[in-house]
Amino acid sequence: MQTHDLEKRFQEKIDAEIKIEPKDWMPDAYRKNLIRQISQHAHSEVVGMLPEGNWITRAPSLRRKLILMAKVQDEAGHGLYLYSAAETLGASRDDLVMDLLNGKAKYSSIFNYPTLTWADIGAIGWLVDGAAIMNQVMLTRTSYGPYARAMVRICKEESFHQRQGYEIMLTLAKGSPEQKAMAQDALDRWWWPSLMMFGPHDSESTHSEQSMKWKIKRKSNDELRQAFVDATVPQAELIGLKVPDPDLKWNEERGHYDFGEINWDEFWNVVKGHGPCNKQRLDTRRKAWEDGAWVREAAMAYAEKKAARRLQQSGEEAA
Ligand code: FAQ
Repeated sequence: MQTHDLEKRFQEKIDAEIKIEPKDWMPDAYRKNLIRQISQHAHSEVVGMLPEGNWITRAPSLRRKLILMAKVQDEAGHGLYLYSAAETLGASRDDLVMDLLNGKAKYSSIFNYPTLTWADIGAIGWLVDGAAIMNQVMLTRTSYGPYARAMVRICKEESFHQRQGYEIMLTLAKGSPEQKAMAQDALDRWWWPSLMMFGPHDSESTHSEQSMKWKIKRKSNDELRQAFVDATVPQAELIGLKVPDPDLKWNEERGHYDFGEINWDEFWNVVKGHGPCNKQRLDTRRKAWEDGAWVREAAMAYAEKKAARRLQQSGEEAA
């Protein structure tokens, strides 16, 4: 069959909502775009463990410590499902990790900001996981089967994370004036970076048009950002916190909040590696990769030995 016919049949499948599976024919550009998005998503989950991991030893109670440890472990699990989904497209995990460590692959801008107080852990759960779910619910219906199925489980866990973060913020907002101020300060620092998570405006987005045609993405960056603002502003009001945006206003006619312009220079600066914690995050991941070399070697040696023994046993049985 000619490439043109294959492409036509592929698009018909997408339009008919039939999932694309690993062994199906797919255009090279579809495969490449998915490896890019899924691996960057995996890197985000893994690097995303670092800002919160920073507070495990300083959580204010045993209960909070247990919850935070479980959450950080969930993020590691999300990274693993996603690397596995990328591997079904023919990518090698070692190559993907190398792309992260040498700065070729991106990860979410949000994880390049520091966690300065305990309230930041609340703000991350509430806002960062909240933004992640807003973006990722649509990915449970993405056109590539393994990615869609991984996202179902991830979204269930993310929604628990969002609630635990909001509960931390609620507790602080109801606490002493100092605690409430700490919650407000965290909201002030995390609000704008959370809005940046959705990516550039649709008019500036490189991949959106094609990704939406292929139903990798089902909603645009700006649509999702608006939905996040609409859902989150009432949550802030409910706990008596103020969103740090003088231009934020309910627009009766549109049925949405109007909000101020994002500082795109800051966004691109962080994406290009010059945010407050980019260097620290990559150095930490690089050290973890190097320190883990012996574990990978041992696991490979064990797997090889087991395979050799199985081969020997099957040879003995045949004889
Ligand atoms: N940061 O053409 P578009 C989480 C890049 S997981 C850095 O619009 P696209 C869980 C983009 O890659 C958070 N780079 O791109 C958690 C592209 O560059 P490239 C991550 C960004 O792919 C919570 C260029 O800009 N979620 O939080 C960002 O169509 C708490 C042009 O952009 C996902 O990865 C950014 N914010 O749309 C963990 C979800 N935005 O690749 C721990 C899956 C854009 O050509 C604690 N990904 N860029 O070099 C997606 O839905 C999409 O990839 C978007 C971007 C929406 C992120």
